Formats: sequence, structure tokens, C-alpha cells
Amino acid sequence: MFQAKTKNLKNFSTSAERFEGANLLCPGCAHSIIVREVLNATNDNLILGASTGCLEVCTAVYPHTSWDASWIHIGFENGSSAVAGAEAMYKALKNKGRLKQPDRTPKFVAFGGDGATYDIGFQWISGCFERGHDMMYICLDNEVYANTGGQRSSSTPIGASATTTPAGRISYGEKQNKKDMMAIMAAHGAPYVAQVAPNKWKDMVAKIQKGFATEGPVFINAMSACTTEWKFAPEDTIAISDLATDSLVFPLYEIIEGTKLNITYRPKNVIPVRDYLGAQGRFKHLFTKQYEHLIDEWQARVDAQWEHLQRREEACL
Ligand SMILES: Cc1ncc(C[n+]2csc(CCOP(=O)(O)OP(=O)(O)O)c2C)c(N)n1
Ligand code: SF4
Repeated sequence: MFQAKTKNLKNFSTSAERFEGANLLCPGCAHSIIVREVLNATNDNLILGASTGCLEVCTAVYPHTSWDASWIHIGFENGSSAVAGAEAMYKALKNKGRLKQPDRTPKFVAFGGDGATYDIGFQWISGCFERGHDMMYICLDNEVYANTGGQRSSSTPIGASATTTPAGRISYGEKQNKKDMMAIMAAHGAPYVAQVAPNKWKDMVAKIQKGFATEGPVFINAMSACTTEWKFAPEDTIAISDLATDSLVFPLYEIIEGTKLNITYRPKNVIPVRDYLGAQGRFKHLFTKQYEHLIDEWQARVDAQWEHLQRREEACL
């Protein structure tokens, strides 16, 4: 297995910044917190890519860039393939002895929103994982197409109001349940698949470092609270993220080699799902007589998901 040079967590906060402070993301946007935590998790050279979406649009406005590393933008759908292509080219040049510094193997990382990942870029990501590229794919999962005004994606959870599934007198909003992307990526037999959240940064950095030390394709699903589309105050990003992880709406776990599942965070006090939903404007309509039954359904779904994860973990022990 390829061994990465990993960083001591103590040194993490003093790392050289490769994602600069200046960008056009909304105040409180979790995308920037996640990207910073990812880039600070390694000292290695980085080849990065980003699909079209808030991250790309807000960090690379010509002639400015927020990225102090090699960075590729290609399309909404094929950020994964662009980075996989760079990785394949690197290997080919290395095999031909044409690299000036063959020992400085970079890390290859592609970022995409859930629209780019769960929907439009899915077949490209699947191809990269099936071919076994040595790269990390990170989904900034804000459960909506934020950059184009808040359309639903297949990650949008049931009952959320989005611009293409608006809640109102005749609809409670999104009708489908969130796609289980973790299970789908694990089913590719990927060596490492993990779910992370910016409020649990030590857990996130440990998983990113594990991912960098893994040979082969790594998938990271990062919960990215979106102040604009989830409708909460910008200063509450971490508080909302805490509600997500502590209500188990967004459980933190990893799947190794497609089978072995480890839960990496167990809240001491599990809070009701109602508290998570009630803190966001996108679920405001659920707190009316017409739709309040959905809150109990939400809780039952989260309980069942947690039960399922625990059973899977036990089965692997
Ligand atoms: C092929 C193609 N279709 C549609 C678009 C328009 N478009 C650009 S960004 C975007 C939404 C991105 O959503 P997501 O991937 O979830 O990222 P977010 O902005 O939420 O971070 C869309 C629909 C495009 N650029 N290319
Ligand atoms: S719309 Fe959401 S994802 Fe986009 S920059 Fe604003 S907070 Fe971030």
C-alpha cells in the first residue's frame, strides 16, 4: 500500500494555506471550511479539480484564483475524469522516466457538488472508480443545486423545499428520499469510502489522511451546510452541522474495501430529528398541521438507518 506523508493534527492549524481566504462563497458556506480542512491534511503536492458549481464559480474568477496548487476546471459533469486523466498521464510519464522529480508523487483530488456527483457526473465517477484510478473524489453535499438557484438533486432529502420541488398548499416539497451514495460507491469495491462533516474536523482530517494513504480510488461524502438554500443564519453553519451529526441525520462512518463498516462518531446525547429540521427554513412547512406527520416519518427513517449501520458494523467485527 502507498504510504502518504501525513500531518500531525497538532500542526494542522499552522499549515501553509493552499486555499486562500479570498473567495466569493457566501459568508458561512461550509464548502470553504471543508476544502481548507482537506488541503491542510497533507503536505504533499496536489493536483486538484472542481466541477462547475458554487466552489468553482466562487474561487476562480478570472484573473483571480483562491487556489495555491495546480487546479483544473472542466465541466459540471466530468471533473472526476479530468483528474483521473491527469493521474493516468502522471503514471505514464513516470513509467517512461520523463518526470524531473519522480519521487514527489502528488495527490489527485476532484471536488464536486451533489448535483455533479449524485446526478450529472455519476457515470464519469463510476468509470473512474471501476478503472481504479489513484485519486480522491470529494462530494460537497449541500443536498441541492445551489449555484443555479436551489434546484433539487437526488441528494435532496424528502420534505425539503427546493425551487423545483417547492412546498406549499398542495405539496410538502421533495418527494424522494436521498440517494444512498455511500452504499453505491462502496459497491464499486472502492478501497475507502467515508462520510465526513466540517464540525467534526478531527474525524474529517483523520479520514482524509487515511484516504491519502490509500492506493486506489477514494470517495468522501462531505456534508456541506448551505446557508442560502437551507435557510439559516451564516453564523450557524457549525451549529447546524452539529444538529445533523448529533441527530444522526448525517451519521459519520467509513467503509473499507466495500464491506467493512466502522461508525466513527457516536453522539453522547442523540438529539431529536425535529431539532435539526426546525433550525432550517427549507423544512419550515413541516411544522404545520398539514405536514407535521412527516417529522415522525423522518425520525423513523433516521432510526432505521442508524440501526442498519450498527448491524452492518457488528456483522464485520
Ligand atoms: C452540462 C451542464 N448542465 C448544467 C450546467 C449548469 N450548472 C452549473 S452549476 C450547476 C449546479 C451545481 O450544483 P452542485 O453540483 O450541487 O454544486 P453546488 O453549486 O450546490 O455546490 C448547474 C446546474 C452546466 N454548467 N453544465
Ligand atoms: S449558495 Fe450555498 S453552497 Fe453556494 S456559496 Fe452560498 S452557502 Fe455556499
